[in-house]
Amino acid sequence: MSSAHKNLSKFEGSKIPDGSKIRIGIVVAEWNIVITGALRDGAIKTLLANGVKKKNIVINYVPGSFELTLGAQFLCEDKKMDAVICLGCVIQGETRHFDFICDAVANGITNVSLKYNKPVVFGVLTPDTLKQAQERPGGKHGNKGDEAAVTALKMTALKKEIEYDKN
Ligand code: DLZ
Repeated sequence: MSSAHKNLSKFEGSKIPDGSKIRIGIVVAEWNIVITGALRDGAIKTLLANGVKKKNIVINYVPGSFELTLGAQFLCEDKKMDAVICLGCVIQGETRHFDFICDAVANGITNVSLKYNKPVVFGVLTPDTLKQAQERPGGKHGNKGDEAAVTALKMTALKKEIEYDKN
């Protein structure tokens, strides 16, 4: 994995925007729930720490990563939803149709995002082994759920800034 030697959760990019006025959906794949549950908890913690109200975080579960796309679409149908975070974990060594699932979910999430003009964040781990997966939601490489939450906050703020400038 490209981030094998980095803790990307410590990446210092631009300031994280305030989330007190936004509504965020999280779709969690139940496959590898020990991993995806930890990603979910990291995402929630980061959203709350940056002002998002608990009542404005909507969490839905889908059976596996393949279903994240449709789960995201259901949430995007809500006009008040600003962004959706998709969390999954597909382990290459244990998943014979790894490429099919990863391609489908990556393309699916992109399509939903463009169709609804809303940020839909790809928080899907694609490690080679379970051990690598365990290092990502809170292990030595940080929590990828945190990073997904930061991405949702930044992209939502960017959209609002551009819409504000247009009006
Ligand atoms: C079937 C399957 C397999 C083998 N592996 C994974 C996995 O590692 N991670 C994951 O999120 N989902 C997996 N799935 C389930 C599929 O994503 C999907 O739920 C089923 O194929 C039903 O459409």
